[in-house]
Amino acid sequence: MILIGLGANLEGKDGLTPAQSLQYAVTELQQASCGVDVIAGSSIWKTAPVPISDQPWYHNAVCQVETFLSAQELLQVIVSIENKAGRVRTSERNESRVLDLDILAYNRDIIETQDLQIPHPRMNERAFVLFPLQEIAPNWVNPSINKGLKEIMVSLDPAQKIERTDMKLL
Ligand code: PH2
Ligand code: MG
Ligand code: MG
Repeated sequence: MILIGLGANLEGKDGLTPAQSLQYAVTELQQASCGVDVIAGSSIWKTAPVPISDQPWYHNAVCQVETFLSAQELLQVIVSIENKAGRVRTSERNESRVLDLDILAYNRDIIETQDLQIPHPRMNERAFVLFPLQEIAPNWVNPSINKGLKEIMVSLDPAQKIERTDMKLL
């Protein structure tokens, strides 16, 4: 199963709201030229910034894709979509952003390179990833720690604020 996490907490290109930027990303991924097929999408969730800060709240979602692209090639596609959505990169970590697309998992592969760590190393602590993921893949097992989603979620810090909205990614 190939999973992508989506997040946004700034107004995007042409005044898109963060939720609309997430949906824009799916539309872009579905373009035939990408070689990616989005086959499932979670609800869109409103989530407090992690770590807690005075940044605006994020909108987050997770989707499942099918593709013949390698993980490295998929990374190039998602970076180009982030850029097209108007993302401006600084050197700061956890900065606010117009659109963030992260490969969470690529089948059961474990990848540790300079620009790609899969499964995403911080996803196990993040309610804003795991709650949307639970909607589309409740039986997913993280191959890097050999733990199922339910077991991983038991250890989540309950202080993370997160609310499901009525909006869907797809
Ligand atoms: N992304 C981050 C850092 N913090 N917090 C929330 N709620 N949602 C995010 O997508 C997010 C974050 C770095 O990618
Ligand atoms: Mg991220
Ligand atoms: Mg990212």
